[in-house]
Amino acid sequence: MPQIVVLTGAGISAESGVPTFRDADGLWEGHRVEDVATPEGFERDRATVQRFYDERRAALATVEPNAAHRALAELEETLGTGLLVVTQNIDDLHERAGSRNVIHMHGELLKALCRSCGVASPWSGTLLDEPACPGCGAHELRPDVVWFGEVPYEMDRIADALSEASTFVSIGTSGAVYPAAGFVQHARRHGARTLELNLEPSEGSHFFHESRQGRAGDLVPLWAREVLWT
Ligand code: BV8
Repeated sequence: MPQIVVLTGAGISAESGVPTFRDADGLWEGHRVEDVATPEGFERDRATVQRFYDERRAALATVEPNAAHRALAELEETLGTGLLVVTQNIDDLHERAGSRNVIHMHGELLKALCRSCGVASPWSGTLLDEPACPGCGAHELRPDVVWFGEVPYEMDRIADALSEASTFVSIGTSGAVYPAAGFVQHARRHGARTLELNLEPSEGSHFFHESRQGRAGDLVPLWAREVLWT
């Protein structure tokens, strides 16, 4: 079981040029969360939601992993399955940096979920044009993304890892969205040492044994070196 569990949020991808949700120029600009990140919003106006995710999927081709993603991938080269990355992000920057032990608890931009057969298929194209599901042929594809009010992926596997972790590190997340924001308390209750690396104190900073402020591109490589030398 992983000894170190790392939770990442939009802040780890910020230096790669992926907008975060809550900064001034956040992703939700021009869109209310209820309109683009809820099942109800999708039912009300599918085209707007499909277009919102099509634009974000296309933008992935214009961004690269940064030093923080790379530091976690290098750490995994040494720790192997002793390191698990649970990400709230739907981009593929952890994988492109070389991380393999990654759980996308809020889904992935590069997958499409069929509302007819329930199969999630790799998807780099658009969904606005209502393409056919590669599995069953139905024209019922949606982004394979967990919206508000939907159950995140792999919660059991994440809970088990948090119960076993000796260290829990939260990187680049505001601690505003549950259940991810509650992971620090779960890990701490089971004896883990908890560390927050974030540009500013998050809403849950007080739950951490230690909280360091700074850019992920600076703090994560430093922290990874500490882990390797202790
Ligand atoms: C659930 C995918 C039940 C979409 C996302 C009423 C009805 C239903 C549910 C609820 C309700 N009230 C509350 C809830 C629960 C709800 C919730 O938490 N709401 C909040 C608003 C109160 N949660 C849910 O609905 C979840 N599901 O509860 O199901 C359940 C629960 C447990 C077990 C079984 C069943 C589903 C939530 C998932 C929603 N989908 N994403 C998409 O991406 O388009 S959430 C989305 O927003 C992200 O994935 C992420 O999780 C969240 C944004 O958070 P962050 O990643 O933290 O980003 P943010 O911009 O907020 O912060 C960035 C941070 O980085 C900042 O602090 C900044 O300072 C820092 N930073 C910036 N630059 C840098 C940096 N740090 C370091 N370096 C830098 N360079």
